[in-house]
Amino acid sequence: MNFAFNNVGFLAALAGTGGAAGNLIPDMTSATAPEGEASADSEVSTREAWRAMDRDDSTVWQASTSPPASWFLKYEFDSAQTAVRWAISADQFNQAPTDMKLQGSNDDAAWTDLDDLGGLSWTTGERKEWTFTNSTAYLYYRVLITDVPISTPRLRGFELFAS
Ligand SMILES: [Ca+2]
Repeated sequence: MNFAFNNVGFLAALAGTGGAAGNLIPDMTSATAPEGEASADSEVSTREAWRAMDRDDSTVWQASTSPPASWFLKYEFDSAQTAVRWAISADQFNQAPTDMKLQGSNDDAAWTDLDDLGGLSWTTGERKEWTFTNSTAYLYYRVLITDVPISTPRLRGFELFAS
């Protein structure tokens, strides 16, 4: 028995692949499990929206709609959450968003801009996070992507945090 060694492994698992501890979005195993719903306006077969919310850097969401277009990746909570920080993990550097917004909604129709980023550049596999000012609990959060360097958006991870 080596509990110290095992604890190190456990902590490394929490902080390592798939993002940071405290993610409000649960570790998704399908579009609707364990709860809520992950979706996108388009997705490639086997690269579904929920694979950006499965805390696994070896899986990706990839949009299937060709440019020129915008694309979104969305999560619906079972109960409204007040997020103030978010993170995106890129896959291929040139399929990561250069321009995107984080938006919140409580009816899946009217969206409030929570963050608006432009001119981003990425390295393959890079994770970036940003904070924003928000005191409203939203049921829906989405990443609205308006530009990627080539092809369509392809992301390893999308995370939301309450602090
Ligand atoms: Ca993933």
